[in-house]
Formats: sequence, structure tokens, C-alpha cells
Amino acid sequence: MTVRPILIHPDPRLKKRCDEVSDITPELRELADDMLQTMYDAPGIGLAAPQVGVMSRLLVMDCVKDADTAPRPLILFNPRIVWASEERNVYEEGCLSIPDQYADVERPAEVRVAWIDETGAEREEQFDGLWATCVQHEIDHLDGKLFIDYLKPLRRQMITRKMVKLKREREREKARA
Ligand code: K1U
Ligand code: ZN
Repeated sequence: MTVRPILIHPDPRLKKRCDEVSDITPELRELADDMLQTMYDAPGIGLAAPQVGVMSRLLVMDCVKDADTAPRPLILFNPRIVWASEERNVYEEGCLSIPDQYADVERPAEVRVAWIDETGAEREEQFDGLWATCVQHEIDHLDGKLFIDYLKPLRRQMITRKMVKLKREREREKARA
């Protein structure tokens, strides 16, 4: 398993809709394992394939935060929301592609999601709490949408400017090394 580099906003690959997966190939299973490793290493609670530069509809997540509870890594190919609650929930979201920036985002409090798992089996599950927020955030990534797209334009522009600066600094550091 390999930790892959995570793309930082702005990047055109984070703004594109990803392609459906037609076959769960060994390469895609390896990618999913690398993504889990990358997510735990970051650390994060979710990761979508475009964040590592792969334009396929694949996401991983594990929202177990409590050290006393066993991890629950999930691998979702072609995930789709088949039902969303009327009730909404606000959560202060972050994103591994937008480091150190957080903002309140309102989304359905519960969602039912259908997907194909790593064995090729069809799965369906209802998520609530942080799991519901996270799976919606990750499915947005597969549609080229970031959590800052829910914010007012001025706030979004400020965050984007900070990220442009961060990327420039990281490039300079890389050139010096
Ligand atoms: O998609 C991503 O960029 C991952 C992102 C997922 C997410 C976070 C919060 C709300 C919705 C979706 C993250 O994992 S950011 C890091 C984070 O939230 C976290 C890190 C360590 C422990 C607990 C949470
Ligand atoms: Zn994100």
C-alpha cells in the first residue's frame, strides 16, 4: 500500500465530473487500498479518487474517530444517493485538498446510498451524523464540487487565494530541497 500525493485546490481535476467504473479491476482495488492508506496517513475521514488525480467514481471513508472502536473502512464504487432526508444538518467541514480551512455547510441529515463494493457486490446503506456529511462531501468530489462551492463568493475567493499562495510556497520549498 502506498500513500499517494493529494491534489490541492485550485486544480482542474478537482472541478471535473468523474467517470463511472465498469469493472472492479485489480488496479482499482489497489487504488482503493492506496486511498485508504493515504486517508489514514493525512489524517482524514474520507477521500475521493480525483483528490489523488484519478478521474473514476470511487471514494473511501472511515468516520470512526473513537480510538476504542474498531475502524470501519468503506470502499464505494459508483456511489449514488437514492434517498435524502428533508431534515438538514450543519457541520463544520474541512477538506484534505483545502488544508486548514473550515466552514459550516448545510446538507441532508440522513442519506441512503447505493454502491458497488470491492468484491463487485451491490450494497445499500443509510448513513446519518458524520457518516452522512462525509459521504455527501465525497460524492460531491466525484461531481467536481468542493465544500467551498456552498459558500458566498467572497469567502470562496479568499480561501482560493490562500490555497494559491500555499501551493506557490510548497513549489518553492520543493525546488530548494
Ligand atoms: O474529502 C476530504 O477532503 C476528506 C475530508 C472529509 C470530510 C471532513 C469533514 C466533513 C466532511 C468531510 C477530511 O477528512 S478533512 C479532515 C478531518 O475532517 C478529520 C481529520 C482527522 C480526524 C477527524 C477528522
Ligand atoms: Zn474534500
